Amino acid sequence: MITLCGFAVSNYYNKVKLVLLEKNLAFQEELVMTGSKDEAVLRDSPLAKVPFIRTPQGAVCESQVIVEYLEQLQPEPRLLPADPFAAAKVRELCTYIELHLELVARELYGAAFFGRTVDDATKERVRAQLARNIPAFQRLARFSPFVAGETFTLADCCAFVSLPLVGMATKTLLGSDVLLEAGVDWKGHLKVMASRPSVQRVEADRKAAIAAMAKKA
Ligand SMILES: N[C@@H](CCC(=O)N[C@@H](CS)C(=O)NCC(=O)O)C(=O)O
Repeated sequence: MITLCGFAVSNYYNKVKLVLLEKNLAFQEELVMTGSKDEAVLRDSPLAKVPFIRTPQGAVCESQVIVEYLEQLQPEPRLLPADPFAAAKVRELCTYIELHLELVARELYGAAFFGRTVDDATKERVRAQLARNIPAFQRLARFSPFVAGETFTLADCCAFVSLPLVGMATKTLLGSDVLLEAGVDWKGHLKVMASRPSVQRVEADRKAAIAAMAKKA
């Protein structure tokens, strides 16, 4: 059986969990926090990032690598089109979301969600990069109603866990939700996603984990 390691507040963890649930794959969860010095964790995720998975053959880290592995392991239901070009277009969207939106806005997350501070130069750099990257993403994304078109794909899994964070972080620190402002209706996409049992489970677990963290703090 697959073991998903990480914690339910992590967006990348939830992307993998969503795919496991969508594909009806049996899995168990193991709580692993970031920055572990545990040799068993470093062997499986050398940068001590989460998520990573343990399989009977060994461990795999990096969420996009993991979901691609799951797609090959359990092709149905398909989260990547069978046609190679169409599949490449979905992968392109995943990369745009994670590399050009999420990773850029991530510089604000410490201040937006964890009470840290961020300097004005960083805020302005993030604002400028997103101002360039969001219109580029809009040239590729369809949202009709799914990110890549009429079918639910891996791009929706990426969007579901990342776009709300980009929106909320920029609203808090840059004064406006730069996605909504540009016309990327991530809230509408969330509504489309909300009817899926996989999404309901991920959201319930995420909220429970946030409540547990707050209680501990
Ligand atoms: N590219 C990695 C990113 C994973 C990642 O950054 N996870 C966060 C938690 S949401 C983390 O482990 N942060 C700690 C760190 O960057 O050292 C993936 O897709 O799995």
